[in-house]
Amino acid sequence: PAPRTVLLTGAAGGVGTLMRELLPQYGYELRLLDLVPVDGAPDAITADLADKDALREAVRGIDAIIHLAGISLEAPFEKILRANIEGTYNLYEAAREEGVRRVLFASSNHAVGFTPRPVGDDPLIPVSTPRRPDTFYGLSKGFGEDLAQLYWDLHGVETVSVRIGSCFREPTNVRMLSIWLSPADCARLLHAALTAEDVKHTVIYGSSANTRLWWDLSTARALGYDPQDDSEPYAGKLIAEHGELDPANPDHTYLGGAFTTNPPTWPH
Ligand code: NAI
Ligand code: 15L
Repeated sequence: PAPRTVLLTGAAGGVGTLMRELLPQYGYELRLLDLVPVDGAPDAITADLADKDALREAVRGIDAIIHLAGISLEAPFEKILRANIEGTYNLYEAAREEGVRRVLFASSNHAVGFTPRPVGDDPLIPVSTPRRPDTFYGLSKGFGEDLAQLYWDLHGVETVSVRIGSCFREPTNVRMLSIWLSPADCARLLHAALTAEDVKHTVIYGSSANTRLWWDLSTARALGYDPQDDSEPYAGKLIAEHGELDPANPDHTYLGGAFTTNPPTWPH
């Protein structure tokens, strides 16, 4: 049967807030969890991914998990270790113990951020490209993908790992023209990943059908994802404002853009 009740971790964050708006129309009942209270959702669970008992209770009786919680930018290794590496492990253990069948894991383009971005006729980057994290943050996403593979092979817990590009209401720089995931396409993608049959552990890139796309969406499309948006209408304004990507700009050179030189850091 298709999943109905879904635990959304990181529900107070940027993507979590967008998905709280958009996923209910697909018929899901969301249970929300975050370290901080979720605006307008008094029933949300306030818990740290370090709290194993809270996680076990949070996943009890649900059909699937969308795992967004964690540090979403660069941070000292010890913080990444606790929130993203141990935290994701704790969640998978809870899922295994409670028999949850499927997890959607919010991986990131920064797991492969040091991959040169395609230029000219270069082929689109496949999901099989070797991992080249650009930060401890990106490294933790590679860990999450491997953990997902292990939990499928060893325990039969399914995962779709989504290497999200940039999921915001609008693209705000020229790099994002290539990797933008519109909120509506994000909801379409998560719905496809929740309902596709037999996903085992599947890695996909998460973006809209952008004209300037850098990566191969075929593994996402194979799950039934049919993106409807394209960042191109924003191109004129963004290029007028910031200029075309130029070779001296790391946003031009690598998938991970400025994360390879001067990553934005987690504020807390
Ligand atoms: P965000 O930083 O806005 O939200 C993350 C949420 O996780 C926050 O509400 C925070 O309170 C919560 N959190 C942090 N540590 C926690 C812990 N120890 N226990 C429980 N909750 C904790 O990030 P955003 O942009 O919403 O991203 C969501 C997920 O998607 C993250 O895992 C991020 O790495 C990933 N991602 C996002 C991209 C984007 O374009 N927004 C791109 C690639 C990946
Ligand atoms: C990410 O992984 C971050 O979580 C998000 O805030 C953006 O910086 C995004 O990547 C990006 O590469 O634009």
